[in-house]
Amino acid sequence: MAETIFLDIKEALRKGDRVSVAELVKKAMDSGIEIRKIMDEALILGMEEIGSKFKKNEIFIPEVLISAKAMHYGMAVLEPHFVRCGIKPIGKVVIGTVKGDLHDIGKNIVSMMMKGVCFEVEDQGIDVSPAKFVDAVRKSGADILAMSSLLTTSMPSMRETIKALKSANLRDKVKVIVGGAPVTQDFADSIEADAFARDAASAVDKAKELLKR
Ligand code: B1M
Repeated sequence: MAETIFLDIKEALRKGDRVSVAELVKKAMDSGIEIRKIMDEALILGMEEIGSKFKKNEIFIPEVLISAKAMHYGMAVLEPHFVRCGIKPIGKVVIGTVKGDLHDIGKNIVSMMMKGVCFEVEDQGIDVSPAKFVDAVRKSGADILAMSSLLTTSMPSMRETIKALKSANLRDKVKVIVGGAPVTQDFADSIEADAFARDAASAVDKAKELLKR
């Protein structure tokens, strides 16, 4: 049952059929399939398959964009079911995709899962400059700054943001987590981030750990 719906979701994603993606995700939920499974094995895997086609030049930016939009529709169905919190958040997170980078699917998943464990999340969106991150951290008094990068060319902006936090005397007030496909632990260490997370679930674990330090 799950396998069939997951294949259908992936096919609808590939076609960029956002209405079907949303309907099928709802159908999967209604049939009792675990939300995390729908996310990991249908939506994320589906997007990865689109990524490999993109890499092999079998599909191009317009198709990828349409699929990305359909992915958002699927995630929007899941999101309310991730979040079941009381009034008091466990901590505050400022999140965004760094300057020069427009990829937001992974960042949105991290954001959704952070909300799911009751962090208050301020999402700064995409193409976020170091100055904008600093401003958001200052104004929100965030415990954690979470930066996402999907491009090797935008990774240096993470370093710039950490430098900007230092210049603004905020570096010791906020913990920094970095992630995204090209980001590594070595890179995180080299820019003096507090943590690196390979995927959204580890980002949540690292964020909880950092709160205790
Ligand atoms: Co682009 N793109 N893209 N793209 N795109 C990649 C990233 C690429 C790997 C494709 C490829 O060539 N194989 C490549 C980057 C190469 C590199 O630098 N290493 C690439 C390129 C080159 C580009 C352009 C330059 C293409 C061009 O114009 N010639 C251009 C750049 C635009 C820009 O940003 N300035 C571009 C544009 C686009 C679209 C706009 C068409 C679209 C983005 C739409 C959107 O996001 N709204 C797009 C997409 C969709 C992709 C691929 C196909 C899929 C990315 C994705 O959403 N994956 C991608 C190929 C691929 O990844 N295989 C590709 C699914 C998502 C769930 O995974 O984002 O990795 P991901 O998130 C994961 C983890 O990385 C992690 O958790 C998530 C899941 O658990 N994670 C974090 C992410 N952020 C985290 C933060 C954390 C912790 C974990 O802590 C804070």
